[in-house]
Amino acid sequence: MPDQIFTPATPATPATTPQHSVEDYKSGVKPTWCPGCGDFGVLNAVYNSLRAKGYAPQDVVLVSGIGCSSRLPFFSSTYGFHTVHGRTMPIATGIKVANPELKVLALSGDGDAFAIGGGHFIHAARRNLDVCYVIMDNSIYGLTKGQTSPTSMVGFVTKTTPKGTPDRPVNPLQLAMASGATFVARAFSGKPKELAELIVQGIDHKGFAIIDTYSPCPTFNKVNTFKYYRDQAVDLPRDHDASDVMQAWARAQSTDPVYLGVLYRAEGEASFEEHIQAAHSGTEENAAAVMEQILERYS
Ligand SMILES: Cc1ncc(C[n+]2csc(CCOP(=O)(O)OP(=O)(O)O)c2C)c(N)n1
Ligand code: SF4
Ligand SMILES: [Mg+2]
Repeated sequence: MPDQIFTPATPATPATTPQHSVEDYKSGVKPTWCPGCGDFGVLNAVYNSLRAKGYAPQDVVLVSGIGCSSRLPFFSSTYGFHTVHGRTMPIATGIKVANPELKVLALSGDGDAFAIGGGHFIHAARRNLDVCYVIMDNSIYGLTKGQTSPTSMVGFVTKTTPKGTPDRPVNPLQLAMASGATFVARAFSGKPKELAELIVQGIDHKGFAIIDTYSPCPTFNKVNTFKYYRDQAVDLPRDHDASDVMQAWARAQSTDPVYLGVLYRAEGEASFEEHIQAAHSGTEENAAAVMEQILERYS
C-alpha cells in the first residue's frame, strides 16, 4: 500500500501580509438589509477574513441559498452563487469537487441550513467537505416575513405558530457534531472581529467547518435581539479542550450561558475532495488502497 495517499494536514496558515483592502471585496451594491440587521456584522467579518487571508477576489466563491442572509454574495466582488432555497451545500460541493483550488465559503440562514437544507447539511458534514459554512442564525424566516424556524425556541410566537411552537429547536452544533463535522463553532454578529477570526480558522481547517452565528433579525424577531445574545453569550473558558468531543457536546448543550468560540475540532481527517481525488487518480490498485486506508482510519 502506498505510504502517503492522503495529502498531509494543511499546515497552520503562515502570517501573511494582506495584499488587499476591505474595499477590494466590496461589490459596490449597497446591502438591502433592514437597518440594524445582524447580517451587516457578518458581511463585515467576511470582508475582513478574506483580507486577513490575502485572497484575490477571483480566487473565492461565496455560495448561498435563499433568504435575507443568502443575499450576502451580491455585496461582494468575489465570485458568488445565489442558489435555490436549501441547496447551498450541493452547489458548494460541486464547485469544490470541480475545482478544489477555489476557496469556497458557504453562507445562509437557519431555515436554509436546517429546514429545507437539513438533509444536505448532514451529508456535507459526514463527507467532511472542505468548506467553511457560516450560518446566519436569527431563529426565524426573515425573507418571508417572520415564520418559526428550526432554531426557534419552544413557545416562540409567529404567524405560523400563533399559540407558540411546541417543537424543540435543532441544536446546530450538536447536529453538526453528530453528523461528523470536524470544526464546530458558534459566533455572534455583534462581535464581528471575533467572527472574522473564526472564519479564518474555519477556512484554514481541512474539512467541514461550521460557524453557527447568532445574527439578530430586529424586524421580525423581537425576542432574540442583540441585547438577548449579549446577556447570554460568553466566550469559551480558556481551558476548553476542543479535541474532547464530550466536553464540546456538553458546552454545545448549555443554554445559560451559551458559549462562543470553537467548541470542537478534529484535525488530520481526510476531506471529501481528497478522497475523490485519490480514488480517481491512478490505478485500480491505488483506488483499493485508498479505501483500505479509509477503513483503517474509521475502524
Ligand atoms: C423551495 C422553496 N421553498 C420555500 C421558499 C420560500 N422561502 C424563501 S426564504 C425562506 C426562509 C428563509 O429563512 P432563513 O433561511 O432562515 O433566512 P433569513 O431570511 O432568515 O436570513 C423561505 C421559506 C423558497 N424560496 N423556495
Ligand atoms: S427581515 Fe430581518 S433578517 Fe431580513 S433584512 Fe430585515 S432584519 Fe435582516
Ligand atoms: Mg433565518
